[in-house]
Amino acid sequence: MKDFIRAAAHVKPNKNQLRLITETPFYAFVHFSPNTYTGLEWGLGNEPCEIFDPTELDCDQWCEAIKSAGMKGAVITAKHHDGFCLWQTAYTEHSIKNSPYKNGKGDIVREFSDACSRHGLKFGFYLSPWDRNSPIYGTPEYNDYYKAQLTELLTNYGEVFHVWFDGACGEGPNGKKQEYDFNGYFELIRKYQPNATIFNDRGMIRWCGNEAGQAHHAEWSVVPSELCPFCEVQTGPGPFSGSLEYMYNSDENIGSISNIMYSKGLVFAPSEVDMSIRDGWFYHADEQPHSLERLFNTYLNSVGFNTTFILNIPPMPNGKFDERDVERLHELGEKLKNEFGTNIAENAEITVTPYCGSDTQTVVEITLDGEHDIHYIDFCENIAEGQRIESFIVQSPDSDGIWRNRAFGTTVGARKIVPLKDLRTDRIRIFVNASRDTPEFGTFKIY
Ligand code: FUL
Repeated sequence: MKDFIRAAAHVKPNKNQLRLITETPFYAFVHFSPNTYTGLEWGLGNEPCEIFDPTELDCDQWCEAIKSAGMKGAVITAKHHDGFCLWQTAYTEHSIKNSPYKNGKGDIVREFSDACSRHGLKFGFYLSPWDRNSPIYGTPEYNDYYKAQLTELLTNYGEVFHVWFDGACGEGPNGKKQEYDFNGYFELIRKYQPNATIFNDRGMIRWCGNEAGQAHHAEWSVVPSELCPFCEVQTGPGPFSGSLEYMYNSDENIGSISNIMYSKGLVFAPSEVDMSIRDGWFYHADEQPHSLERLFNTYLNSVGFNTTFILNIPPMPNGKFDERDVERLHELGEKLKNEFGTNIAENAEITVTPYCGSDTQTVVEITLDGEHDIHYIDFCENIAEGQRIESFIVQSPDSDGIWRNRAFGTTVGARKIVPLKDLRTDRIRIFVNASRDTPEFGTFKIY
């Protein structure tokens, strides 16, 4: 059992996963389709192309707003469930070429990818496997059609950082469901965009299990292969290996020791929190953007909780972001800069000592250059080598010199931000009281 737990502590990200979680953990989603004009969230697939008419489309405005929030990339819905394509595809008539936009000559994937590169944002796309328009949906030929479209997007728009595969699988126009050839789809990405990360509910970047911006109580990137069958299995079976087929992302304890013991083998699959700035994924005039507080808390609960965060902003029918959303994104960016602007632990003395000679319990003591008001401690594991920490306690001394507990936490992983209240001190400790192997840390920051 001990050997299996140690093996779990050494399951590692591949280079694409590592790049996403450490360099680009916060990025945008843009949902734009005929739904923007009908008010639906799931288009029926029979919407006339003529309704798609963004007369003031402004991808530069989108990119500026996305950047102002501190996001580093953006993913556009090249095709949503209604099957309408935002680019000049050769494989269907249900596309922008039959819309009034630029007299059918427009290509919004092109305009958006060009704007992303002008603004220094990474570009990605979403291509819905579920297609309520395609007459061949539900047949093996549909997988060829889907792959042909995927190839167009992977080969004509420059570097792609993230490809988003929706797991939704409903009926097509003929009432049939499709068996998706995800392995075949992923093969094309590895061929044409070997540096791209792949999101799928069971993929290499996996779904967090809800659309409300909430990570799990403990967020493990090391999970049973039963949950993520597309990832490389990096360990042997757990000591009680049996059947975990029931497991899904919405379960609370996916990565806990008690669960992984039953696995046939473990994989590295970090989770992504997906949420829209408004209630809907598509624009609805009667909705408001969420409060700054909600967005900031979601950031703490995602980027600050060992997941990435994809935040959706829906363009309006005229093709621009709503000014209220633009303002909220700007406020979020300012808040992130203000809260995490000055690291007061820059010149701190930091010691890391095993607790009572233990190799899996550790005390990190941080001595600052004087007393400071402390609002956050922000630290990480050396995630390139795996995820190990199960739980920790943040402590600081009272005026009597006795160390008191200030906050408790579970997993750490790629980044953990711990908010602290009413704390003024010159010394702080992170006591790691349970870890799957000797913890290896990355940086320690204090704000
Ligand atoms: C879901 C879809 O059904 C929603 O419309 C949206 O695109 C969301 C991001 O994923 O599965």
